[in-house]
Amino acid sequence: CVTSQTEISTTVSQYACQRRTTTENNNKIFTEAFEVLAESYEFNEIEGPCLAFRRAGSVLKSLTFEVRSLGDTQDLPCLGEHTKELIEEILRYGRSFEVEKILSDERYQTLKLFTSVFGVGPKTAEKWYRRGLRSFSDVLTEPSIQLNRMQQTGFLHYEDISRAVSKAEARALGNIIDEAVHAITLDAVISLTGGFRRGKEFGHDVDFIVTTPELGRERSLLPDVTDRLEQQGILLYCDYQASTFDMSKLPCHRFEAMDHFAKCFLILRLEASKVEGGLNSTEEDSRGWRAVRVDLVSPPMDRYAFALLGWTGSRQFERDLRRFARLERRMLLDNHILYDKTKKEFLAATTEKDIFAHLGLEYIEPWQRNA
Ligand code: 8DG
Ligand code: MN
Ligand code: MN
Repeated sequence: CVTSQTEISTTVSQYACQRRTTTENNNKIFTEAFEVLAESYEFNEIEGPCLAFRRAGSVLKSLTFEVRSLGDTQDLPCLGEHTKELIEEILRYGRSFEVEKILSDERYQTLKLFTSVFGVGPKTAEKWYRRGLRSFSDVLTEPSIQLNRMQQTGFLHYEDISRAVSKAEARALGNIIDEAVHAITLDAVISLTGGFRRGKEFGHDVDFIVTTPELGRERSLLPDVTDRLEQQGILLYCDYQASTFDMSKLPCHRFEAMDHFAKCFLILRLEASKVEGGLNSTEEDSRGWRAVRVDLVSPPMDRYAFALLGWTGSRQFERDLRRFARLERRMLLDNHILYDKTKKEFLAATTEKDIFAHLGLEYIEPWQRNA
């Protein structure tokens, strides 16, 4: 029998950029299980299945209904054998034994713990694990380990940085950055991006685009901003990467995870008094401040729309935008440009809507990009 749910699911696209995904996830029980598997594959550098589980999770996140039987998933894209087995297991037992086995695995637990430190990626975590280290105190008391400045800061502010950033905290940081950029140049432009632009209640950091309409001026903006934050005594850590952006070297045909704009990865000291309703802390915190991760990126104004689209995420949404552009339109999309390989020309855009229109995609609002 054809249910209304099946009718809805026949219209689900394999591309996240053709789905509307809000922060409301009706299938958490499945998507959280998929994420554990994806992570476990990631730790073992098995890329295919890792991506497959992320894609499957993303499809389930977009559903406006809760999956209650395997039949509910029959017309959905991106669900393979393994994912269906997992769904079936969870439907039957309310949990997955495969997932539980991973969660109790020592290697998984240790890599998960180590990569939760700011500045520690899967490679470093793996190295430490192979040396027999299993806990933070193992790492911190091992004489042969030299932590870099990022990792030292990561351990120093571990508790604060691990605690989620609230919307109120993101707003307070927005005020601080807004004040700083406008003190430097009156025509500064600042936009909230990343997860908070997608309407998330909590984030692991706060992401902003800051720039100025004066082309070229953006190159010195971030150093000026961080100098000012330093003078204010709220700059706890700053990893500044100068712009390597060069329009004449584009389009770039090989895949690059990072863009070439000037950016900085910061840790700021946020005073409780600046946050409406106070800091997001569980127990009474006598310090009256917390450390927070903030990312700033500064593209030239004529690249603004591409940077905004790229930094708004989610990562899965971005991946599928690029994949859609390449496979369905013979176009190259990244944080800098949209290039039509057939016409051999760059497509101009001043807004995100322009980019969706060039791609022949219906516009998806930021809060619908939580793929
Ligand atoms: P969260 O912080 O709330 O946990 O989620 P998020 O805001 O979606 O994640 P994010 O890690 O802050 O990344 C936001 C977007 O920025 C994401 O779509 C990827 C994008 N991004 C780039 N380039 C770079 C880069 O060089 N570093 C980082 N960290 N993110 C980048 O496009
Ligand atoms: Mn973020
Ligand atoms: Mn970020």
